Amino acid sequence: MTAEQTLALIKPDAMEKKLQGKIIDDILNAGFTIKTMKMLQLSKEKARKFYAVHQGKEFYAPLVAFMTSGPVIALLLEKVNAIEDYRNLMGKTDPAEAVKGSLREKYGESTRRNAVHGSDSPENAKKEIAFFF
Ligand code: IDP
Ligand code: MG
Repeated sequence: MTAEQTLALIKPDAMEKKLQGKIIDDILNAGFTIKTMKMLQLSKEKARKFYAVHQGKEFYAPLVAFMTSGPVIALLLEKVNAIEDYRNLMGKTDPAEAVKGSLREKYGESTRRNAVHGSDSPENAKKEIAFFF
């Protein structure tokens, strides 16, 4: 089985609450290798582009405002079945619906402020990795 790569983000809400150490610890304990990572501040333009698929939805503008409200950490993760496994580790978009023990259940506070991002398909993983690294 060949290793797969995915793109994870620790979002500004989790950074504000100093949860980045706990989240990285959970990611490593779940068997992912961190190939590289960096902390950065997204510009409005970059955030709009990153979430372009959601343009036109009512949550798009507040999402861009949230994602540019403070720094994020981008992580390039590697593991067999990384994309699906990281989506499962993350849990559902709404932390209230996320499975017990998942990152969003443990660290998220609302559907917008849900602590982490993860690529949802091989095509998007490739695009998102290139976007950050
Ligand atoms: P995902 O992050 O679980 O893949 P998406 O539907 O791709 O979820 O939405 C991207 C991000 O937009 C979410 O992680 C969340 O921060 C925000 N978002 C999605 N839906 C809503 C909503 O209904 N209200 C507020 N924010 C939302
Ligand atoms: Mg998504």
